[in-house]
Amino acid sequence: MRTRSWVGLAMAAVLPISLAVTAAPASAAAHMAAPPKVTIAVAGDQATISQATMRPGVVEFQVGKTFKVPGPQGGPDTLSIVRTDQLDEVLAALGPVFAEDFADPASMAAAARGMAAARSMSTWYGGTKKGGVWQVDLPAGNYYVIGLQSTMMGLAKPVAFTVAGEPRSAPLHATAGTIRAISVPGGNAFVAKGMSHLGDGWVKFANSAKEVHFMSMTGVKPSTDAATIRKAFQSNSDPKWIIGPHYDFDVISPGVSVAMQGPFGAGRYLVDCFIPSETDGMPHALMGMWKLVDVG
Ligand SMILES: [Cu+2]
Repeated sequence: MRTRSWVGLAMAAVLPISLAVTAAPASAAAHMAAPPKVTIAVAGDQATISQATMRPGVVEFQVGKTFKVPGPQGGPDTLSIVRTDQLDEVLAALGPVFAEDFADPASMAAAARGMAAARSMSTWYGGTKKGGVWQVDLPAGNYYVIGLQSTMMGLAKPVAFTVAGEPRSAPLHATAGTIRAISVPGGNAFVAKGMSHLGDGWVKFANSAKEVHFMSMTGVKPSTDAATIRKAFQSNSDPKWIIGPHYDFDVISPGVSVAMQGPFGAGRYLVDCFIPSETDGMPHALMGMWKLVDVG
């Protein structure tokens, strides 16, 4: 099975896009008010954000137009949210990750070190493609909206924004279903609960593990079982059991939870994460970070 770059992500055109922009509630008394809606998009080679400052608390991001990555592995880039005071150093650390050669142990070791270094200098709050909507609780700090793959290729510029001031206390959108990344002996894993009855379609993605993780959901034939997946990860054959749709959500750091807006189509999905391990650069999925989940 082809391994995807950690930004080869798509919550692909399944979510309706809204360009409505709403300011944060002005009154501190509106403590249960809905979170402010902030639109992130691109204009030319520049990422954009609809408001350059916001108060700490839950924010709802809506993704507009995104960068287009050229080349055979190209396509629409993800727009993601990262908090860091050292963006240049983070991007430098990720260099060996984007250049990783899975046939070269030295390259894999360099990618593993890059992942650990980048994690220590930054906190990632998720991201997705055009039309995607998610909510996340942002603490005070200095942030960027970044199309990571485009930026790593020197084709795009991130935009800075600031979270400061009196915190708001709006909760994350309620979710019936949760997909959680956890640490297990020897690696990482996904656990899922409540995914068979999603209600209004929002899903929580939480990172309770020690490394960063993304979450990819690929629709598979109902007959697909664990043996099918194990076999596929050990071969390069084209998996006939993939039927779609495909939803992706970009990396979140340890301790971060997001609520993703659906709807997510009913059916069986392979949930996986191909982030290189901080131990040896091996994609997490090939070390067991995958799960078959039935969505209803
Ligand atoms: Cu992972």
